[in-house]
Amino acid sequence: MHPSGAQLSDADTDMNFHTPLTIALSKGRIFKDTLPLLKAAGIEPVDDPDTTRKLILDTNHDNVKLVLIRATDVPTYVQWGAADLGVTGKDTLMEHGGDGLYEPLDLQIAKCGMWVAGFPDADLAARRLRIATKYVRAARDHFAAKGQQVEIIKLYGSMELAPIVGLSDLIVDLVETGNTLKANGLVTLEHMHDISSRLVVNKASWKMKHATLSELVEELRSVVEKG
Ligand code: PRT
Ligand code: MG
Repeated sequence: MHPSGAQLSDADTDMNFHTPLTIALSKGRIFKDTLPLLKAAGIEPVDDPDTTRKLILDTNHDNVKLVLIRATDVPTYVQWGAADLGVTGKDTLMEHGGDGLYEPLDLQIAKCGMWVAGFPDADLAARRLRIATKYVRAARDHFAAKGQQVEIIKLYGSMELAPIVGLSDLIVDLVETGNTLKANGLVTLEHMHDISSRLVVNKASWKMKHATLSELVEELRSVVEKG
């Protein structure tokens, strides 16, 4: 038994966390897929993440804490060193820009695609298309690369609604099964990026806590490679 009372699992590795580590995670899709990876690397939350209202979770290692934050805030916490490392979608990372972050590992979880979508008869070559999206930077880069001038309308959710109410001609959004588009009479029109979640590490932490962090990254890499 660990002093905290947490049961150590068979999957526990030999990693000793002599250095304090703070790991930023978001609740939702990423969290659910990240917990088994952390467990395989020997890190388990002490409190039940499904029921606790705490924002900072203790783990079976006194030195390792998990902070639970909004998905879009993960790169910011890690950039500023409020967390040493974190897990974030490539979509979120592209919008953030990646300043101050290393991206050492594709965790191959929470996979989906970033697509241009709209009505089946949408004219992708029309002039001055209006694109509604949460992913302003990715959308701007995509159409700029095609030499197409578009107007980007920033939204924070429910992008699928925009073409229906005439707010935009097209949307840029994430698509997993396609069910959300279909339910709203929309289709995928153009693939932009394959998306998965990435491990991101604060650049200063990477230098100052290198032994611990590189060992953890390699541990996670072997877990991911085993599938
Ligand atoms: O909390 P906040 O709103 O800031 O963040 P969030 O909504 O981005 O969090 P969350 O947990 O929903 O998503 C976190 C990450 O999961 C995203 O950044 C992606 O990297 C990844 N991911 C994987 C997805 C999807 N698949 C996905 N399908 N994120 C969102 N979706 C949405 C999509 O936007 C659309 O509304 O699901 C809908 C489409 O799904 P299908 O299956 O109907 O095609
Ligand atoms: Mg959400």
